[in-house]
Amino acid sequence: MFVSVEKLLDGLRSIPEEKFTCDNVYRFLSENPVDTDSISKYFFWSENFYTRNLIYKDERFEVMAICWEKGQISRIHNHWDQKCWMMVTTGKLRGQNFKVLDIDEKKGFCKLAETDQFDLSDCLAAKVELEEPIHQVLNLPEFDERAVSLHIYSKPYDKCLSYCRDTDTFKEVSLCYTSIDGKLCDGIKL
Ligand code: CSS
Ligand code: FE2
Repeated sequence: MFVSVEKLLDGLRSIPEEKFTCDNVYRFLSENPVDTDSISKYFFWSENFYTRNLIYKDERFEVMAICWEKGQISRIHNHWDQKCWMMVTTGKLRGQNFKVLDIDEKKGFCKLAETDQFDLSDCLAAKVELEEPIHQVLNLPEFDERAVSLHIYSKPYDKCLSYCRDTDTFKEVSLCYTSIDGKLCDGIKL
């Protein structure tokens, strides 16, 4: 029932451009839970930040393993209009979605409110809703274990908007990889 990440990549590459839709890739991911052993060589752990480990990238999509120590959380962010799917192969993660109550783009002002939340584990597939793209992912302290999630982004992107609820502001931030192809990137200190 579980497939290797190589098999998953073969399957993703064989989906034609016009079929690379939110629903189709979601269905494909649901039918192909990934075997953790096949991605463990991409795992890097840091006490300071969740790690972003690139497994595969082409013009159309990128696949990465994200490693979350206990209690680590993402920023509240969007995906810069890119489609996103994920599955949690180890541990458990909470997803929290947000809606925009008020925004002034010129001033970098944005007031958010929580909407739905969901928990992911056991290779259950999920997609970021394009209609409500602002979200946060949390490895809650009470889950009390490390987590690993596999993410597919289409197209690949290297920046996003990050939102701060204390100040009701948002700004563009750059994203970087911790490792590529199982090798730590230059300048990264875990
Ligand atoms: N999108 C975040 C992970 S939470 S979905 C990232 O790529 O760092
Ligand atoms: Fe995200």
